Amino acid sequence: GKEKWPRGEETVWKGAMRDVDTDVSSITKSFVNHVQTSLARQPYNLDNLGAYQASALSVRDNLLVNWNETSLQYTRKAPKRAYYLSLEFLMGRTLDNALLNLGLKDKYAEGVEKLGFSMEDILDQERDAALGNGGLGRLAACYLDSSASAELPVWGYGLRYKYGIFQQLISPEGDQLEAPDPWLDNQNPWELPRLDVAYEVRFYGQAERLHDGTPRAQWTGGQEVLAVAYDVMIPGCYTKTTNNLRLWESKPKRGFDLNSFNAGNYEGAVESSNSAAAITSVLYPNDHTTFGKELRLKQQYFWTAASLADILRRFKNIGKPITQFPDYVAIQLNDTHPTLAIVELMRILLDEEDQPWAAAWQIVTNTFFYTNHTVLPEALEKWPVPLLEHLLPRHMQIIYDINMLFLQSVEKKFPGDRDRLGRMSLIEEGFPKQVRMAFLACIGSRKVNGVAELHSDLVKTTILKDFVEFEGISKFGNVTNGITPRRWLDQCNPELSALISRTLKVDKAVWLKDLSMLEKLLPRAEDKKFRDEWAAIKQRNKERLAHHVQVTLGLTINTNAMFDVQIKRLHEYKRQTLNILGVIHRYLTLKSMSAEEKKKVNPRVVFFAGKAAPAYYIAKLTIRLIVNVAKVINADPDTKDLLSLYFLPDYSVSLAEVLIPASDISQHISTAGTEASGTSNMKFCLNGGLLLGTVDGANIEIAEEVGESNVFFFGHLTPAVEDLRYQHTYHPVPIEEKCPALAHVLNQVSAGLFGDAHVYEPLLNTIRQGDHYLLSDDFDSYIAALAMVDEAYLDRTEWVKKSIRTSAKMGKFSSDRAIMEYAESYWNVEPQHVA
Ligand code: NBX
Repeated sequence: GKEKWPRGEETVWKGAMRDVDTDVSSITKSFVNHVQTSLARQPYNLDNLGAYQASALSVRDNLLVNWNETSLQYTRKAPKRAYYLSLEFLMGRTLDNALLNLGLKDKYAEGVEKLGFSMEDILDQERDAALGNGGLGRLAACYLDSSASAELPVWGYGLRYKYGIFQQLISPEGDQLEAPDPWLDNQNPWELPRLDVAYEVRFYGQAERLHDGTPRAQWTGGQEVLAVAYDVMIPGCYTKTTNNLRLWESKPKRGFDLNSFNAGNYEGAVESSNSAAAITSVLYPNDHTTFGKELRLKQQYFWTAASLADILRRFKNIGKPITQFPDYVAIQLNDTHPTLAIVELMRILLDEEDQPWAAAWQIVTNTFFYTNHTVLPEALEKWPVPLLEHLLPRHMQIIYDINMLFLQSVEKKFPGDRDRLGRMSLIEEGFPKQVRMAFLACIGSRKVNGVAELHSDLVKTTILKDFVEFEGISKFGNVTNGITPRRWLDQCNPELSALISRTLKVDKAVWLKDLSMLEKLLPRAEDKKFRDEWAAIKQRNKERLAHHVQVTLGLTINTNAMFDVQIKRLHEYKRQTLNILGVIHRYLTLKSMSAEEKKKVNPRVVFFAGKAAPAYYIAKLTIRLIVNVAKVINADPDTKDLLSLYFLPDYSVSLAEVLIPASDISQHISTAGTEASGTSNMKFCLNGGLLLGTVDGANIEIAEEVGESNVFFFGHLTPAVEDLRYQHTYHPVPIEEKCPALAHVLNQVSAGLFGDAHVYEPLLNTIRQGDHYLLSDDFDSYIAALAMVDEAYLDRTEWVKKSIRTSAKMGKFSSDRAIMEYAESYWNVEPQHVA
């Protein structure tokens, strides 16, 4: 129906409203306007940073127009919405992505050029938003891009860390040093502080059951802090839909405690304000380990409580009864980090909404969805009961109640099976007792999924096996991860994107949103002209990377070599150690070759990048070994034209955008069954890089799509792993006997070929003793696979064909496909077109 204009004259309002820019002159006008007013600067001394800020503010104005219209539409139509709760959003830079999604990049480039700037230089001024560790955080960012692009009403909720993932420095000795990442120091034009959107969050205190015939309790006392919203605009690709990522910042409820202040306790007064601010001060830099730190638990509760309060308030504005909550709200839990949301919603429903237990549990278990990202036992979150009892006394009561009722129902289905009850209890016995968060997330959710076929099968047959038997298989599914082709092709590889558009004879607006169209490139693998263009673009991307390394690190890279890349967090299960030992093996082999033999060898440049958790000793030693091997190899005149090695410091989304398009081959070589999915594997293949990997995670599905003849697989398969580990423990065979080639490499390191003879022993010993990640079992087939890569690269025509075929078959791995699976098969959320 026709709405009444709130105040004043509608025509005056509407006539004065900003619209999205469409022409170069309105863009330059807006740019100059921001220079004059928002930045209060003179055109005469405007530098690139100032030009970036003016561009960003002007692009932000455009985004806000769309963002407002999208919000209005959602409020008016009140469709079911989904919320993606993630402690990490690894967004990277925003300006380029926003310009491309708005379809305004060319016009802005023209505009800033007229004002005397270059778009490339401006884009390069932006700092990454690095509020994440790795794949899990980057996946969340890709899913936001795809949600907005598919016009889905999906919001993200996270924390506004003052410091993102640490900056990595490498000392001359090869040690990783960590420096803080004060990413907000230069002002962040992409966020809107919402000082009016704030919630109080309680910690500690007392919980008392009411014993009035209801399950209610009262939670009082303790510490209260304030959660304040900061909104980040998420533009869809070629659509008005612009969604929201809401990040919470903690601050003290009152500036500081006046009573203590007046009593002369200045320090105590300031301390209470400091401890509130501390909650969102820093991203925890550990992946795949849990540390049981109280501040981390505080972060988790602070964030889930604020997000739920916000979601509930929005739901209440619709005016529906609380029992209909799951008809309007779906909440996706990105790993177990937000599991407390399940308990918090129970608390609100019981204690504040006065719902009976069964009704409350019904609402909760129809609202939440849980995605698991790992089956590594050491990575499964557990929280000590005493810590929970202290910090969140009411929540601990509710967890006990959930557990009691749950175990009663298990007992009913499997009478007398005490073992099973012990295995399935939310509380793990021990000193202290611990709450198993994955089990809580599982029983509190409507559905549970893994992130690739193999991984989802492992979830069902290992860590949640008992739960499959109890709850039925249909609750457990798979959504294979995906990546956004906007950032990971169009943005990072503009030349390839342009070639694809020319070849398909469609605007990129079409194929970027229907990535399976890439299949139409397949026949072009037989077209020499197309192959030459394809190969020339790869070559230019290699030169772009070399230029970047030259400028940032002062190193000169041989762009006639094959570029071999492994970039990811440092972890034993990802086996960067296997790669560096393989490099050493290649080096020793080259050293033993005659000049004649060397002529047949193709030069290779090996790149590593990735951060190690600051307390992960073995991972840091691996970095040190890589750096020191690089020193020796790169300086050896016998071999340096044929093999060189670089560890690029401070891996980031932006660095990935330069590395990935330049890769000929990339390595994804985890011990079978340990890498849940991997997502950079998809990015490399989309950009025409070939894959060298184990039969693990999404590598398997990539091979299914592109055909086994186009990937290089090696190593033992998942079913063999358990048995091999058993052999290592109970029937160990000396490495000299089992794998002489590997033994030789290890001995050379031990002998000090790369300096520091003793330093690497703890790292080498992980292989010599126990070898949990099976390097000695896979080394020979790894070396054989590397040789196959070399051989394949000699036939460059065939290689380029493989490259084209690989890229052409990557449609499945668009995050658009993945997000539609979540929307349709999990959340029941539908696109909302904003006209
Ligand atoms: O999630 C990663 C998996 O290792 C990848 O296989 C997968 O592709 C990706 C997306 O599904 N997991 C990951 O990145 N985990 C973390 O970063 C992490 C961070 C904090 C933490 C535990 C894990 N406490």
